[in-house]
Amino acid sequence: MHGPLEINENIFSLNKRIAEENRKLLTEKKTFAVNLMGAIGSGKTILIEKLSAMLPFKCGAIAGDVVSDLDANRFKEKKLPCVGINTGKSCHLDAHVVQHALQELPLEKIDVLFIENVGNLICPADFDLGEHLRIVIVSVSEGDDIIAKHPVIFKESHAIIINKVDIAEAVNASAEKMATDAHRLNPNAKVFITSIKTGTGLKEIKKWLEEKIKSWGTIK
Ligand SMILES: Nc1nc2c(ncn2[C@@H]2O[C@H](COP(=O)(O)OP(=O)(O)OP(=O)(O)O)[C@@H](O)[C@H]2O)c(=O)[nH]1
Ligand SMILES: [Mg+2]
Repeated sequence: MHGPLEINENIFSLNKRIAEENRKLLTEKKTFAVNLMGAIGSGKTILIEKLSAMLPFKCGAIAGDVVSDLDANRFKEKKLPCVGINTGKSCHLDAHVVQHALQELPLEKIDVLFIENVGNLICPADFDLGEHLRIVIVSVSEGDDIIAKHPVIFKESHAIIINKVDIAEAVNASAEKMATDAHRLNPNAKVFITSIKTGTGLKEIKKWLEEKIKSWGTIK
């Protein structure tokens, strides 16, 4: 008989093993992978659409969604090589489903692979997918205490994006308070305040990401 703690332990260690296989494959193919996590509706898809048009690299995407193929179709409309993953009732992607998606993608033609995780600020943090970089995005409309309420995911990301600053006043939220929470939780993360829709802060994200990809040193 296995107790619940032991089963959890097995799930995480199996996930870690497959994540390492994914990272090895991605590195062999010289494809830099970004795990984009964040709240529902915070701007994950629009960020990938805009960055992939700005970056001087060939981009591709994995669109993680509970049931629909709407985001996958948005990426395909932008001519990005893309695979959609439906997780059903699961609130996060894991390394195993990503491993299957990687088999379907033309990795030799993709320099940068964006993996849009399922909209959720809790479960995705526990599942390494084999990425090289983690970004988390929230928007002011989730309330300006959203970062303080979900510390783990922010502690484990390389960049924290606070989006929809254009409507901060209308929703009575302080993007600066959110940035202070982000810096406090993770002093090593780069923090951006953005309005991806209008373009505020996008160039800064693009510059930071481009530097990260170049300093990886393995790009095609
Ligand atoms: N006002 C405003 N709206 C934005 C901004 N960024 C995104 N949106 C809007 O927010 C909505 C959700 O954007 P998406 O990019 O689909 O968000 P998402 O995180 O991919 O959403 P899910 O995949 O459903 O979790 C869309 O209607 C966007 O136009 C922004 O900076 N300001
Ligand atoms: Mg989306």
